[in-house]
Parts: sequence; structure tokens; C-alpha cells
Amino acid sequence: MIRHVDTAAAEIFEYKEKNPQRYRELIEVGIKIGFGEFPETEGKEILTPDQVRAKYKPKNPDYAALTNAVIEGEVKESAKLTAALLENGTDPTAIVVDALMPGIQTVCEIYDNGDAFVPEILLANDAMVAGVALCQDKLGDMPSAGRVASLVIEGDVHDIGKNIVAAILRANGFEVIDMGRDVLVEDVVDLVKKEKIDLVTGTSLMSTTKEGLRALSEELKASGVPVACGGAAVDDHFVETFTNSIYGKSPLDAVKIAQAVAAGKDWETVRKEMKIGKGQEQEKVKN
Ligand code: B12
Repeated sequence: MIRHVDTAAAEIFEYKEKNPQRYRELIEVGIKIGFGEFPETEGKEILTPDQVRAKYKPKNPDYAALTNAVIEGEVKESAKLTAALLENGTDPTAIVVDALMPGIQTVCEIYDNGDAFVPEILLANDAMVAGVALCQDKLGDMPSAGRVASLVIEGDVHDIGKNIVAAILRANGFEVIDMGRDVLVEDVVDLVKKEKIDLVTGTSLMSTTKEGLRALSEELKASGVPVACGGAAVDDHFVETFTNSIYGKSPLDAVKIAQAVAAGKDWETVRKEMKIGKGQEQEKVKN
């Protein structure tokens, strides 16, 4: 017996063969509509894998070679090239931000465009993590700049970005308690009660899970521990709809927020400072 769903699936696969670009756009729209968003897709350009590679390729050839090792998921090569850069005295944070991160960003965007598969992301992640681990080892024991708990919010398994944020915070002297992914608000509240924590960083990549960051921030308000919120599903407009929260876009924003909070500033002051910082950057771009 042929059911409606089989017919629909056959048509979808036929469409995928005939017009792969439009197929990808429709899948993306379908997912967003499923999450309650109705995006405008007209005119959105989808880059080819080579164009995505070119977009993220670092100018420095040594960095570019390491980025490429991450893209190809070559764990040993990534470790070898990272070790060589460290031996030359390259700053570990620069290696993570300017060489390892562009690799994973390339693969994720190619995957998002429908031109790569999940195993490729996971291999690239392994290659990135091999490099990040060496950068962290190089830093060794440093006096603690403060204590941060990092997590991906309940219902969300996307932890690649959270791992980068944790690595960059560590590279900048913060002690990071990595709580992992799909983390319950109550578990964070418990941790904050037991341990001395200066800041919590929360990540959400899905529209369905981002509300968890609101719950987390407001639950933690009484403890005086603010939440830095980031990840592709959130922006400053959303984060400013609740208290005890500061929006950050990049891992280096997480460092700025952690430094300000560890210096004793409250979440409202830090939120304002982050906005002013962003305003100045935009002015620079305009000039
Ligand atoms: C990789 C990936 C996966 C992998 C995740 C592997 C892993 N271990 O993380 C796998 C294949 C498992 C996966 C599964 C799913 N995925 Co997925 N996935 C992606 C993808 C392609 C890339 C995400 C990523 O890692 N980006 C790279 C990292 C480095 O970026 P990032 O996380 O944003 O982090 C950066 C910044 O945001 C920032 N940052 C991050 N956290 C924080 C915190 C603070 C405090 C600060 C300051 C900064 C900061 O720093 C990072 C470095 O720059 C995205 C599409 C995309 N291009 O974003 C979809 C995407 C997130 N996935 C999506 C979906 C729908 C799913 C699934 C539901 C699919 C399914 N039907 O099964 C499942 C989710 C299951 C679940 N319950 O979570 C959707 C979400 C749609 C939405 N808006 O809600 C997306 C957007 C794809 C799409 N276009 O539809 N996915």
C-alpha cells in the first residue's frame, strides 16, 4: 500500500535531484516555520563550498593550513600545526580565534547549505578540539581571573560554540566549569548555591530552546550571578526582554563580560558597556 507520506517523500527526493538549491531553501523554510518563524528567503544567496572556504580562509598561510586541517577533519595534522605555531610563540587565543574557529565555521556553513553531512561536522569538531587542547595546555596554571559556569540550555545539543567559548575563557585565565549541553535550569541553580561562581554563560542555537535562557537568568537573579547569553538563536533584542542577562555575540564578548563581572560590575552596567562597545565598532566600520 502506498501512503500519502511515501508519495510526498518521493516528490521531495525528485525535487532534490532537479533543483538542489531550491530544495535546500524549502527545507530551511520548513524547519523555521516548524519553529514558528516565517523567514523571507527571496534573494538569499547560497554560497558554494569553495565560496564558503574563501569567506573564512585566514590571510596568514600558517593559520590557513590549520584552518584547512580542521575543515578536512584531520586530527593529527591539526595537533601538529597547532604545536608548531605554539612553538613559534604564537598567542594561544589567536590560534583558537583566527585559525581553529574559521575551520569549524566553514564546515558548519557548508553543512547548513546542504553540501556536507553530520560526520564531517563531528570530524572537524574533533580536529578543532585537538588544537584547542594544546592551546590550553600551553597556558598551564595561571592565577584565576574568576569562575564561570558554561552550558547549553535544556533541550539543545548544539555544543560546538559553547566549547569554543569555554576554551577562550580558559585561555584568558578564567576557571570554567563546563556543565555540558541540554542542561536543566535547576541544575545550574544548584551549582551556583554550592560553588562560588562569578558568571554563567548560556548558549542556545534553537528558537525552541532560547526561552530557557530567560528562565535561567531570572531564576539566578536572587543569587546575584548574571547570565551571559549567546548562540545563533539569540540576539540583543531578545536578551533585553529579561533581567540579569547580558547579550554577547562572540567568545571574546564572553571574555569582556566575564572580566567586567569579575571586576564587580552589575549586569545592568555590563549590558550598557557592551552596547556602547558595539556602537563604537559600528562607527568604525562606517568610517
Ligand atoms: C552543527 C549543527 C548541528 C549538529 C550539532 C553538533 C554539536 N555537537 O553541536 C547536529 C547535527 C547534532 C544538529 C542537530 C540538530 N539541529 Co542543528 N545545526 C548545526 C549547525 C549547522 C551549526 C551549529 C554550529 O555548531 N555552529 C558553529 C558554532 C561555532 O557557532 P555557534 O554555536 O553559534 O557559536 C558561536 C557564537 O554563537 C558564540 N557563542 C555561542 N555560545 C555563546 C555564549 C555566549 C555567552 C557568548 C557571548 C557567545 C556565544 O560563539 C561561538 C563561536 O563564534 C546549525 C546551522 C548554523 N549554521 O548555525 C544547525 C541548526 C542550529 N540546527 C538546527 C536544528 C533544527 C537541528 C535539529 C532539531 C535537527 C533535527 N531535525 O534533528 C537537531 C537538534 C537536536 C537538539 N535537540 O538540539 C537549526 C535550528 C533552527 C532554529 N532556529 O531553531 C539550525 C539553525 C539549522 C537550520 N538552518 O535550520 N545540528
